[in-house]
Amino acid sequence: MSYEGGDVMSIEELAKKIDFDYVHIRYNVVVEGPAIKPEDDPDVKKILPTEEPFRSIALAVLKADLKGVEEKVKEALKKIDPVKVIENGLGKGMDAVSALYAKALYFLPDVMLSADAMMAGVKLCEEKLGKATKKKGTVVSFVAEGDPHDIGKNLVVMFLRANGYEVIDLGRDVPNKEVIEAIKKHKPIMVTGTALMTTTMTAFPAIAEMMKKEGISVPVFGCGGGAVKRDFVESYDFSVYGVKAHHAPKLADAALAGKTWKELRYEYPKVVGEFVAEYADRMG
Ligand code: B12
Repeated sequence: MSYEGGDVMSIEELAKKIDFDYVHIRYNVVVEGPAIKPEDDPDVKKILPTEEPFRSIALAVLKADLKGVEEKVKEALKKIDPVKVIENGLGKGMDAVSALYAKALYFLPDVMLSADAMMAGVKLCEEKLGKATKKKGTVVSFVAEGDPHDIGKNLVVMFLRANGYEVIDLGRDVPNKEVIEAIKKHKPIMVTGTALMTTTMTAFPAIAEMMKKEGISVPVFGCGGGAVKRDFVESYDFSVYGVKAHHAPKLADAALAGKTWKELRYEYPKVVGEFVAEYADRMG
């Protein structure tokens, strides 16, 4: 549509010239036509659970409805295991947020609000899980240098603490040197690292190299986070690819029982006690 400078066009004239097939519709701004609800997006539809109360919980995360998340999670926890509430409800909501963010239909503020809503639900699950009093051993957890994404790491820490581990939580964007210092100081049974960005995941092999140079080691260096895949994690020493946060205490238990990182790479599904698609070739 061209507009010649100086001409003033009436709304009616303008409307006649608009090709409605090319008018963009965003979720939060209806330019023309009806707004599409986030839950009606085809990718989101594939992710959202159909079963209640998981669906309502996931929807509340998707819509960043913090109060709604709290109410629904409180209700769900009366009869459902907190791990299931996180994995099948809160986690799915965040997966749906990720899908819309990847398509540039959600923006950083949307993601941050949904992340806060999810963490409010996780906090309630954490209270329900309780914290075991007797400590089984020490684990050091961190998010890779330069990486601000700490939701997955927080879940890992929560599950480890609930299962009786003392966790030294180094936080996010942790310099590699700090991880090495913490290993020397606390002599953990396991270290967990999380990386969500391709630019930050290289911290893991760098840390493994630093350990070798310093002549130190850890029984298991569990590495996870959206950026990494099994192949990458298995390209350096001490490491085991961690798929789900609730697998972390199972890996730590196995390390306490004397399993090595080399054994854990091949026994992962057996150790965590469930089907893990990422290890489908090592199920037997
Ligand atoms: C939430 C989010 C944010 C939030 C983070 C809030 C927070 N406190 O974490 C905010 C809004 C701050 C953010 C910011 C940015 N983000 Co962001 N973000 C996301 C998003 C949508 C979801 C990530 C998430 O939390 N997932 C859920 C958690 C639970 O998953 P997880 O950490 O992987 O953990 C699971 C497993 O991996 C496992 N796990 C993890 N660690 C371990 C360890 C062990 C031992 C085990 C067993 C298991 C395990 O447990 C969990 C499941 O149970 C992703 C999109 C996506 N598809 O992932 C983008 C994404 C990660 N972000 C991205 C980017 C680029 C950014 C920004 C740089 C954007 C920008 N241009 O400014 C900024 C960072 C700015 C900075 N300071 O550097 C990119 C990274 C691209 C890449 N491959 O490098 C992604 C992939 C989006 C995209 N498709 O482009 N982001």
